[in-house]
Order: sequence, then structure tokens, then C-alpha cells
Amino acid sequence: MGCTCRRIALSDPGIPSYAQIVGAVNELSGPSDYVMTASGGLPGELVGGWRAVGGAPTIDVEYGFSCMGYEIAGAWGAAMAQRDRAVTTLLGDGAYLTSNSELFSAAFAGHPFVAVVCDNDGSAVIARLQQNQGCAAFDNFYANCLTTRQSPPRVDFAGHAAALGRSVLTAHDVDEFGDALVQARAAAKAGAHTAVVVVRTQPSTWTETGAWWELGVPPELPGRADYDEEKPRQVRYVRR
Ligand SMILES: Cc1ncc(C[n+]2csc(CCOP(=O)(O)OP(=O)(O)O)c2C)c(N)n1
Ligand SMILES: [Mg+2]
Repeated sequence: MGCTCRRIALSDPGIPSYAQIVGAVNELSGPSDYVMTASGGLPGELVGGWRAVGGAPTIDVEYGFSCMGYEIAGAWGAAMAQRDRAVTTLLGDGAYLTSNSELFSAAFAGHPFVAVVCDNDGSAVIARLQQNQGCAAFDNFYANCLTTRQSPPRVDFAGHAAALGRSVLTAHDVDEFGDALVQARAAAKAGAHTAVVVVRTQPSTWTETGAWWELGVPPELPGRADYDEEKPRQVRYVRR
């Protein structure tokens, strides 16, 4: 596919970053495509990385609550409401584990969509928040769960989605991902069924968007100094 992914410093050439996934979806989407997400690191990456130029569609981000698990159910709703558009939903491994059963239910309804599951071994965005506040990293990636350090659990997301009766494609780099997305969209269109693309993604490569997210920080943590500096710059909406 030859994805250029201009906005992103290429990291490990093997495993794609979220930004590279967003760049690939962006390049492969046209006006009739509808791309959405809700939780984890993907909302920031999609908002920061998407370029709605050249007839590309706008995106839909459930940013009100950034609710894990919205992604698949929401995609079904979007596919139901917009039968003439191809829906692609992007979600993390944690969001997939939160809610995935509509992959099965949607099979009966005949509202196809494509779910892109980005597996980065855990709650990467929470690990980033944890460490940015000056905490030691623990309990966000499967590999550093305090209770299971010796044998971190791994989920076979492709096997799980296949067990729910879905067409599944796996990708190991950004070019394979582009090919898989094209095939998944074709499979969804032809079969009126949902297709799933599973791709391993980088756990700690992020696009710096410059946005500040207010998160209470206890005074004992080193991150408190940044909080005190940024907080006064926050723009407030004042109801008149
Ligand atoms: C229902 C719900 N519970 C908890 C959270 C808080 N939360 C935000 S992101 C996240 C982890 C998401 O993990 P994953 O889907 O793998 O995305 P990643 O952080 O790896 O990008 C959590 C626990 C949330 N947004 N929604
Ligand atoms: Mg994750």
C-alpha cells in the first residue's frame, strides 16, 4: 500500500503506532466511509492525526465520556443509521474486552461494519497517565500486573472474533494493515456481515497534540508541579 504516514515519527518499523494506523485508515477512506472511536489512546490520535481533505470523511469520536465498549455497539448503530456508508470503528484491546458481543448480534441484523482491534498489551493510555504523574508503572500492561508477573495473560483476539462468527484478518505491519482493511471492507460489503482486523500496535509511541487533560494529582507526586502550572491556563466555559 505504501502508506506515507507523514505526521508521525516512524518508530519500530515492525509494529505500527496508533498514528500510523490512523494515517493508513485516513489514506484508504473516502467520502462514503464513516470512521469512529471512543476510548483509550485512539480518540487523541484520531483527532490529532486525521486530515479531512480531498473528499475524505469527517470522523466521529465519543469524547463525552470516552466510554470503553462504545466502539462496537456504536458502530452497529452507525451502520444501522447510515446504510449507504461503510463504517469502520477503531478500538483498543481493553475496549474490545469491555464489550464485544454485538459482533455476534450484528450478524443477525445485516448491518455490516469493520472493527479494527489495536492490541498493545493493555491499558496503554492509563499507563501513560500513571507514569506522567510520576508513578511507577504497574497494573496497566498485562506484563506488569503485580499478580501475574510470571505468566501475563494474553488474549487471542483474532480467535475470539472468529469464534463469534466474524471474518477476521490479522496484520503485523502498516502495509499488511492497509491490505487487511481493504479486504475487511470488501468482506463486510459482500457478506453484509461485520469483519474484524486485529493489529498489534505500539504501547508507548504517541502523537504530541499539545492538549492538556485535567487529572487530579496528589501533592506528593512529581506530576503535581505540571498540574499547578497548566491549570490556570485552562479555558472555562462560563454559563451566563
Ligand atoms: C467504561 C470505561 N471504564 C474505564 C475507562 C477509563 N479508561 C480510559 S482508557 C482505558 C484503557 C483502555 O485500554 P485500551 O482499550 O487497550 O486502549 P489503550 O489505552 O491501550 O489505547 C481506561 C481503563 C473508560 N474510559 N471507560
Ligand atoms: Mg490497549
